[in-house]
Amino acid sequence: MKKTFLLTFLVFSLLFVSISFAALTETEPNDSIDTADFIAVGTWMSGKIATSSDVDYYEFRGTGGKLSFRVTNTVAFSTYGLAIYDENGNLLEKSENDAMLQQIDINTHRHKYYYAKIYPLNYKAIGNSYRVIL
Ligand SMILES: [Ca+2]
Repeated sequence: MKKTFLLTFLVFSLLFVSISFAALTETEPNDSIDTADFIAVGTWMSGKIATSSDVDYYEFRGTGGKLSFRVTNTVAFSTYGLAIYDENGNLLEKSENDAMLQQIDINTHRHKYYYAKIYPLNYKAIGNSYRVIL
């Protein structure tokens, strides 16, 4: 009886751990503001630039405070550009450093929507995955 309980507990613990660490992944098509993937504050998602013309948009909601949007590579030397737009499609800021991590800090308005665009900066970025963190 005790063993069964312990085994059940272990199985549920493992299930919980695997669910907690399950990555949220982008869903194509997401090549425009209208088809952007929603990302919640405090989460990360993974995506992939499939071709040289592929771009990925993420949508997030302003909190009234400062938010940091980051994109990081998963493969050495692949670099991604990051651009942030407001809900009218106006470019607010972009980051194109030759670095594994790009970060833009945005002072957000509460209830307004913002969009982050990820695009490849070099050939290493094409066909490889990246992660975005908000
Ligand atoms: Ca895309």
